[in-house]
Amino acid sequence: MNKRADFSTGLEQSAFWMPYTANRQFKKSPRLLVRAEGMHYWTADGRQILDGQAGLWCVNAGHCRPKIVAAIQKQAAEMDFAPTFNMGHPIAFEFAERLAGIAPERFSRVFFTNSGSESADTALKIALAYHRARGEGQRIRLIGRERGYHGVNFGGMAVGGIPANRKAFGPGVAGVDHIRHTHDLQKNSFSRGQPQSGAEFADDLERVCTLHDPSTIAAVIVEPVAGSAGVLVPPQGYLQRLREICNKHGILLIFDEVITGFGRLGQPFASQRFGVMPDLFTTAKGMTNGAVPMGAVFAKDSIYATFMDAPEGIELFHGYTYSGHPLACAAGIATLDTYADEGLLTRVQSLEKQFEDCMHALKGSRHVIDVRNIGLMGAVELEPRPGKAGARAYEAFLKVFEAGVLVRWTGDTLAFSPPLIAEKGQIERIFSTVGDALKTLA
Ligand code: PXG
Ligand code: PLP
Repeated sequence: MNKRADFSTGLEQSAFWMPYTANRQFKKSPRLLVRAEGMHYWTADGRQILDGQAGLWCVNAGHCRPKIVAAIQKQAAEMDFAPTFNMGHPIAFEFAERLAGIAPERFSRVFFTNSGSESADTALKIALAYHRARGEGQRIRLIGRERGYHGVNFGGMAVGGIPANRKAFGPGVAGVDHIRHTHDLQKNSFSRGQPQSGAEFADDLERVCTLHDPSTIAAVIVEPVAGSAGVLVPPQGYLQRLREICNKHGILLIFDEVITGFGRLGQPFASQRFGVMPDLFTTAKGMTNGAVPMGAVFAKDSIYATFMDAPEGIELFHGYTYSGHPLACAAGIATLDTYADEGLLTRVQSLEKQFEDCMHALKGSRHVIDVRNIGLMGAVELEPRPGKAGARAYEAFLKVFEAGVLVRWTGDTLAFSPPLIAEKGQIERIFSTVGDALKTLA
């Protein structure tokens, strides 16, 4: 017989196998969110929580925005699902057009997925198939970066560089290698925005090219700003140099913009902020304001054109049942409308300085060994407790939550990515709450 979760007697026997969560610990003392609006959540016991992480880096316009809610409701009643394999529906075409309209010039093609993980795997597959279509089928290697996060599917996991996400899952994908990360606490701690030193870390790609022969490398994938690893901001000149090395060797450059996309850095996409253009970029999260799962890979015209030069027939043997799902497209169009109505894709430009000042005011607080920020994305790194990596930041996260603010805990770092509608007073409250919590931590 089916049974319903009994919240009154606790969740210890719950059927829900929770993602990226210490299940036993959580189920003993759960934190349940039951409602959301604007900048806030409400817990099951009625407390209002200020959302300092935009859900999970995705609710860029704030929660339960009326246009998005209405669009989803209307679409659910009108047409729940329709296939995009050999069939089509107008709003998928409309949404793709709208997305291309905010993308950098010449990124006029959009492939729909359902998540950032699927976007990463899709982009890697497009890169391989692109070279093969051009008669360079020997380009089969994929290069990621240490500390990178590209989701949890096999391709993204393989190019990813966070050890804990890889170690239990075998050898992954053949032909993958990694360049070094860009984190340099000694030289760059407490940098405001892009660190000054470290452009030369990009030269590590030359090492990998020499090792494997560059003509065997299909693509390099990096996050413009590494998110999951604790907001690692690219040193000045680093992305430019990566671009140059890729050009020199005919390697595609993929930016993973799952977090940085849709206004988080004060421009629609990070490539625009940094003035460095990739060949493909991945998105998800803010694309539908988190309201319905969806992702997309944006491709340069020339890449799409290469596929369309092939003999008549299916040009790319790839796609998901739910690529271009009607509910997601409806949510996405309403999301872009909301972003446009409120200027959210560039609003961060007017918030960034205050956000940065509030963050860096934590310099000198107990246990704080680094503060990093760019756009409306930031991290505070704490000195780990000897032999207990992550424990101190986890306690900080709990204390901050008890005080009514939700921030992201990852390793010894607290990460911040408030919705782009945040008011200055709310930003201030996030960091004064963190500051208070740090004072009480052992
Ligand atoms: N690429 C990047 C750059 C991401 O940040 C993914 C791919 C995977 O997306 P999906 O939709 O499959 O989860 C992500 C996701 C965190 C955190 O706080 C980050 C992500 C997801 C959950 C938590 O570090 N990033
Ligand atoms: N597994 C099986 C048995 C399937 O039939 C399908 C799709 O038809 C998939 C996996 C892939 O599912 P999705 O297209 O939702 O990614």
